[in-house]
Amino acid sequence: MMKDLPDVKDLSLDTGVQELLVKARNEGIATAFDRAVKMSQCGFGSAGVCCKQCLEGPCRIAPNGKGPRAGVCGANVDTIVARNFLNTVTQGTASHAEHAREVAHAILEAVEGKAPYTIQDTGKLKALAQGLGITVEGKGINQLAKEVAHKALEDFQKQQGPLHWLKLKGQTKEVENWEKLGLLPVNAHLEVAKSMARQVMGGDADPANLLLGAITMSLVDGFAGLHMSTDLQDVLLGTPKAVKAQYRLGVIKEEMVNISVHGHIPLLAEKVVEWAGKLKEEARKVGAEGINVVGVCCSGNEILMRKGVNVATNYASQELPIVTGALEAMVVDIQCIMPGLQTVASCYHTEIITTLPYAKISGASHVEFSAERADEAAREIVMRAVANFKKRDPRKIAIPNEVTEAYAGFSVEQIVEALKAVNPDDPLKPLVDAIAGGQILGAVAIVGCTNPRKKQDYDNLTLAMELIKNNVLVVATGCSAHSLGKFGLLSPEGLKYCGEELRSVLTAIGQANGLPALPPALHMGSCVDNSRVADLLTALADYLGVGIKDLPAAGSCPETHHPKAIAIGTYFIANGVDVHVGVNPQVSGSELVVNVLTANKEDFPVTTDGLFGGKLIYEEDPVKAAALIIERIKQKRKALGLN
Ligand code: XCC
Ligand code: SF4
Repeated sequence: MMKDLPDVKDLSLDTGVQELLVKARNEGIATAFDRAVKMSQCGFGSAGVCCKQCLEGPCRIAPNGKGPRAGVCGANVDTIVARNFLNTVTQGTASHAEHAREVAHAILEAVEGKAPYTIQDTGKLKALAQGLGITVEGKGINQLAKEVAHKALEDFQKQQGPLHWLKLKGQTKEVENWEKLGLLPVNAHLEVAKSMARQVMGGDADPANLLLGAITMSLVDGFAGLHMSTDLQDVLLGTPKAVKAQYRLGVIKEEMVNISVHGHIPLLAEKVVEWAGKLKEEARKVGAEGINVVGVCCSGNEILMRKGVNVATNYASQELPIVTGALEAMVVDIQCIMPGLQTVASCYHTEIITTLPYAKISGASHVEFSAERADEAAREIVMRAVANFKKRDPRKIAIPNEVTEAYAGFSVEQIVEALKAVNPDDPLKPLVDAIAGGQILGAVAIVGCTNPRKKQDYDNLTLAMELIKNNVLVVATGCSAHSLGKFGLLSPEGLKYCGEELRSVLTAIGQANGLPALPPALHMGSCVDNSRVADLLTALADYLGVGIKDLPAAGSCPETHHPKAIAIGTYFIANGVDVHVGVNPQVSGSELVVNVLTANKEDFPVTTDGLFGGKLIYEEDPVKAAALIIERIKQKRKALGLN
């Protein structure tokens, strides 16, 4: 049976992952990579033409033109595909909105003395309060934080007017356009509920209207999900500054109690790091040298950005830290947690610990985490890991030894700080000048995931290499940032892959800051931190007096898998940014939907490009994708009068 499986070299670029895949196979353990090979993909689902919105179905419209052209209720293929697309965007949005709401609630608990966190960035808090129209003078920090948290929570309950968080960001040009089109969201819960209501059998049947619904949903994702999460996390936990850390499975240490944190909401991950520090002595009592916390996925990104914690691995290979045989616990919260983790863990001493009442895995341990119980829960989690150290089977331990150095922590504040060393009075000027002068051709955010169906890290890395070679500035978030980190693009070492002009700009900025150079790709954080990318684009657009849609910028998720990535991508399209995806977005069954999203037909009356200035680019080959992105960047430069 093992003979049918592909060579591990074709599954991941990461040699540590390859080693552990071989180990897992030898031990008879299936991982996501091997499950992906065995799972065939349904042709109907792949084209987005399968409808399950009621029990008259499932109904499916064959993409080859044969068979019925409408479901039992009469819904045609355009309606079905558009509705499925809206469903995907809604799933992603609900995830991010819940994330933001949890953080807003935690702030409230913290300032009321019920949860053990203290406000870390008072400057950002004041700026937020001001932006939200709260009077700042004469108020203490806790009072201000309370009012900001209330404003945030109003974005989940108010019945009129656009989201507060949407007004907070300025963006007058974009907001005006969204308002004109009647797309402004009112509150996150209302919009998610409305979206579910319009998707259900007998709801909205107009494909164009459903796609506009997806735009509104994506604005919820962007403002009440991404922006709100990042803004409030920075207030509560601190705004990231440049940090240096290590990537790859080699960050797991044989002599230590190893705990990996995996998931998304940093409230938990931060506390685990804190308690791992406090309980070092307990680890010594069981014969370990200390406690080593390592990151996986976006929880990993959050504690990397704020605390410089090392990162073990990204999404597709999340089961493999367990296969080292040296992981005492993997603690998870929500999103991107493979249920398969527990199956793999049951072959080792690793304890999978779930923490949220609405995200459990059967067979795993559960330690309930909430902001109020943060200390107790984190202490218990760390103590469980310590107790597991003695249960290791020494014959099963094999830790790949490579690590790669990387820099992260590039919040917009940190980027501006770095630019101030070049021009203290007008920090954006050096960047804008480099873009105008063509030393920087444009900017691309490489975001999103890895996907067990694609050779891990390969597309993320190849696309980034192509772009920097052509003097395109790259910023990165999410699991794709891990891909770039593992292969040196988050370190000045990676400058050798840059075009000469980009290299000289990054070197000059780096040297003004006492560094050899800035890395060729700037790590801006987790997936919710795509808000930072939007903030940076907004700042550049404001500086130039243009709309975001006019900037020579794009987004790309070459190896995505998650509905959240589709929600984020739609949000950037709504902002006028082209978004490339390297994985089938499952809309090909409807020509109409494809035409609207990709603007691939010259005279098609309604496209996202026409309405907002951004479109979807679907291309699986990363080299071709880079060429398409660059071509569009050049068009946008030309329209700005640049060459
Ligand atoms: Fe999940 Fe955020 Fe994707 Fe990674 S990048 S696989 S969504 S952890 Ni967000
Ligand atoms: Fe079929 Fe219509 Fe029901 Fe969908 S909503 S399953 S197309 S009958």
